[in-house]
Amino acid sequence: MYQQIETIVKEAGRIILGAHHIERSVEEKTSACDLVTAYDTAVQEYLRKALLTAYPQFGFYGEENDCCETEGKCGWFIVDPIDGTANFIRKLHHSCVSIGLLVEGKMEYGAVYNPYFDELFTAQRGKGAFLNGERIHVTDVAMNESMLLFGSAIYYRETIPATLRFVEELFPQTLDFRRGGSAALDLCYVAAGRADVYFECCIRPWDYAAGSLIAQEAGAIVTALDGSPLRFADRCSVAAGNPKNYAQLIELSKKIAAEPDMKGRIL
Ligand code: LIP
Repeated sequence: MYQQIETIVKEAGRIILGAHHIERSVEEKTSACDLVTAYDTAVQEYLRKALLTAYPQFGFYGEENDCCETEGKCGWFIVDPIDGTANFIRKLHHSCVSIGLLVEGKMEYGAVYNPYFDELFTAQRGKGAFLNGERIHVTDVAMNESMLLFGSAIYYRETIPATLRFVEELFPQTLDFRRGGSAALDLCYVAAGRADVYFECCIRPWDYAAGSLIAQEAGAIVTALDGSPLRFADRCSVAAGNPKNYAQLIELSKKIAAEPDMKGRIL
């Protein structure tokens, strides 16, 4: 039923690969570090038309231009046309197209496509996670053998002290850490065993909708940082780990959240 989404997401990837003079189309959204390009908008418009033509029973909720067409629908696509926009602008080649399908409040399908590496991560609820059609699974290493990924958004300045507390505590307890700039790819890398644990204190549904299902279907435990279920209607924190390291991440999160001046810094 979802094969058409794979075709659509790869076409979106081709738009990204064909981008040129990106720097000429950059605009500020909420601040100088919250950016959008003409390609974000063009990819989103392509995805909106293609997905709603192929699946008219669903709605659409996209990152750009407050695009929300969900009224009266039992399900909708939650879409980030280019996750890792800053990476895209700087030609870091670590960006992706993220399409999640939420049906009756549950993630049903996710597709994350990195066109630079031609890597398509997919998952359908209850049917496992795949990278280019090959099954993927999380690692089973403990926190002290884990590669940590995390995200942070400068435009959520209130989260910076909490993010730095997590890194201060986790860095000495793990093998090393990376800050990639795309939550969707971070979650897919945990799913594929390229890393082992991921957190972000405040992020938006389109960044994690698809990646959260792919990680869960690969064996990860994915929740908000307080251990509650992920929310898909508004911003949320994200914690993703394997069965060996997840509990330690949540325990640390509760410790940090209880510290003075941390109120409101972890969503
Ligand atoms: C990005 C997220 C990333 C976060 C960045 C940014 P965008 O999404 O995927 O995890 O740390 O600050 O928000 O804005 O590139 O679509």
